[in-house]
Amino acid sequence: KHKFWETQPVGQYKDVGNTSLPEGPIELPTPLDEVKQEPYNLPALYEWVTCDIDSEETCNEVYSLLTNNYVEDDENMFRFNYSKEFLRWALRPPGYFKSWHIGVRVKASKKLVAFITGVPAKIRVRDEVVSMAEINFLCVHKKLRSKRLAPVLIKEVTRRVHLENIWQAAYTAGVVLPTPITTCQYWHRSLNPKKLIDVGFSRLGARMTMSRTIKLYKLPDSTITPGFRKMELRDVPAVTRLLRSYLAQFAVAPDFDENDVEHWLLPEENVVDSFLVESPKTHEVTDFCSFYTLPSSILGNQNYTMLKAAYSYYNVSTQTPLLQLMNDALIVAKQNDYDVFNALDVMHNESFLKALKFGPGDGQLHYYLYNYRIKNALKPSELGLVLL
Ligand code: MYA
Ligand code: JJ1
Repeated sequence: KHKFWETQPVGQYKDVGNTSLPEGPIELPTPLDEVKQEPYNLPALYEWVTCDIDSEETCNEVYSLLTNNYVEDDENMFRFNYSKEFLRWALRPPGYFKSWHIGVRVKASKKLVAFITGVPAKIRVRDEVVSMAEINFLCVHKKLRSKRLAPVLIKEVTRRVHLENIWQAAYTAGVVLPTPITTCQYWHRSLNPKKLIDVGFSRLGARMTMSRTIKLYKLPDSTITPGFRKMELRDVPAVTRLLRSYLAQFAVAPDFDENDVEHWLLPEENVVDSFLVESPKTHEVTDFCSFYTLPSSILGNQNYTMLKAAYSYYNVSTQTPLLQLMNDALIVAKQNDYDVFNALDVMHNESFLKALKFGPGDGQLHYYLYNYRIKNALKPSELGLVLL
């Protein structure tokens, strides 16, 4: 059934529930000189390129490939529209490898028709911190689908990751593959219900009018928590300590150092936003919340072209109840003109979703590890990892 995935070192369906298989790497690393030195073969009309995402021209080409061909919802009404600034941020974390930003071009025209990326990350799985690649932005142009190009892209990124002596990876997908470590549900909190309904993102509930719906989702004009403010560069050490101690409780979570926190969590306009609570008394950083900006193109609507969505990222509460912290996150998202605030049921998110009027979406997100076996699937609440 999965002609490609059956050949890969991933948890296989036949092994689900086999408790005699140990947790950890499925295959051992091979000596680096035994890693294939040449790229995999592509169909004759195409060629491999390493994408220089610093180049304005290349970044524009990647942006338009993804804008026109990346992930859509199941009814093809919306398509993710990652911004160029976002792509640069997502692809250049501390220690990134340019060789992991891989494109496929048509030889004759040089048109970019496929893409896949990796970035390095330290991911803790239970008690082990593992060097991994986070794989994202796998995309094949709509006109080249179902030609088995995706397995070639995956094998090529795997080869280039191996050349850096890294043997594990983490990735997410909307499709079911062998085999998820967990399956998460998307939840959505309307901030601009009228627009969401107009574009078909949500529907008027039973026995609801537009004006009752608008009232239901109303939020205060300003945040409630004393000491709630935007994160700044000087907060990196305190936020790193807070986040590290919080993430320690999850079975799978990133192992962030200060450089990672500066990159992944320091606010960058229209890319990532982070807020914290600084105790007015002790000036300690006690709580933290963050979200990233990922708009979606609205396909074929007369009145609107773009949906502005915030995605919950990492949140930590020690003094402020998580419910109140996330309500403040909703308030700042509303102030900044987001239409919807999205979250997965990971970490402690279940504790605020229903109370803050999030509703379940029609999408799920499956999480996977490459070459690392987990004995039993996790609950979403045991997962401390958010991929972009
Ligand atoms: S997830 C986002 C994926 N992108 C999209 O959904 C965008 C829109 N769709 C497309 O561009 C294409 O449909 C794609 C497939 C490119 C997805 N992950 O070429 P094909 C398997 C993994 O004929 P196409 C993200 O970016 C499929 O099961 N495998 O199909 C994370 C089948 O294999 P098998 C997938 O539709 C990516 C084979 O591909 C996915 O033309 C993580 C068919 O190939 C998917 N999302 O192209 C990648 N979709 O027969 C894995 C389909 O066995 C990383 N397939 O079922 C693994 C770790 C690598 C590094 C390891 C380092 C150590
Ligand atoms: O956004 C998603 N669904 C929306 C829109 C559905 C449009 C019709 N299919 C949705 N809306 C309901 C909102 C409503 C608001 C009031 C309260 C009740 C709920 O459900 C879904 C997620 O739910 N998104 C997708 O399907 C996009 C793809 C998701 C898989 C992502 C793959 C990730 C790539 C890996 O890097």
